Amino acid sequence: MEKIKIAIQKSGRLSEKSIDLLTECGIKVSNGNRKLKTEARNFPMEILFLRDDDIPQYVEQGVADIGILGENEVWEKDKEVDVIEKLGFGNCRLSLAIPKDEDYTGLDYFNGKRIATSYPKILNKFFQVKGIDVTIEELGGSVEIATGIGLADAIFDIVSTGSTLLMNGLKEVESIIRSEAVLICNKKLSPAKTALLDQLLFRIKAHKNGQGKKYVLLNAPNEVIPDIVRLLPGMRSPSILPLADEGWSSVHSVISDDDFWEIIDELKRHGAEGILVVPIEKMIL
Ligand code: PRT
Ligand code: ZN
Repeated sequence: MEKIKIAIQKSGRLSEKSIDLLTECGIKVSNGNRKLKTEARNFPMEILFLRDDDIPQYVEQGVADIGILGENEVWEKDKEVDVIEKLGFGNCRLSLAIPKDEDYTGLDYFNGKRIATSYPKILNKFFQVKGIDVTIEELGGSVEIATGIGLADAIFDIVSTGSTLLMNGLKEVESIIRSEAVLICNKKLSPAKTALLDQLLFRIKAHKNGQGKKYVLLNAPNEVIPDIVRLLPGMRSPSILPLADEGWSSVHSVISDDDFWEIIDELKRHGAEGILVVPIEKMIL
């Protein structure tokens, strides 16, 4: 039987989360001895552990069929691959930062400046579109020290909390683009591999749909059910089941984490009792 080959980061910020995602999709992967590749135990899948920088090229060439990596790397490497799904982890932004005591006057500030980055392609495109002339110093890593050692006037790098910038006496002045981990695929997958990819995508989506949501069960007197239903939109509409207790019903629905507490308070105010909130593991729409 044909196997689908997935490339994930060998070690780094996305490695564990990539394996966690496969696990959430019911695919058992052991990475005990950090080999170059391994096979899933219960899904026709081979897992290749690579540096994230190399994943776009391997997927373009078909050495791997699909891959998980930061979208920033996909843009930078600019290979012929399709981005098929955002995965909701590894969120960050690519930003321009300058020494904190500098006066920032807007993008024109960068005219004639030297900017250090590991993302020269993305940065070059950005300034070309803006018509601003900069010199790009490409660095493999530790970009944040470039201004301190006099290599550059500014840096363009990945930021998540901003503490690295702060520690290096820099301030973020422009956030250029947001990135997160994505699933990419080769442009010419065989029908058998496409079917496996569809199966994987179905599971990923079910997992993503459940994230940030809670399943709520509650009891309420029948006369307040219409008010409660208005508060609980649910996937289609809430399920309402009669309780053994005459005049009472049980209501089941799904609510998002964002308005969770607000809705719970309202539900109580309208007479809901015995409210049970359960995390959702998977949701198939
Ligand atoms: O060895 P390999 O080449 O595979 O790994 P790598 O060193 O190139 O990548 P890695 O593991 O550092 O990051 C992999 C991916 O994680 C990146 O391509 C991004 O898509 C994503 N990601 C998310 C981040 C961050 N958040 C992040 N904060 N990648 C790097 N950082 C670094 C950033 O470079 C800076 O040094 O963290 C620092 C900033 O963090 P804060 O929190 O201080 O702002
Ligand atoms: Zn890398």
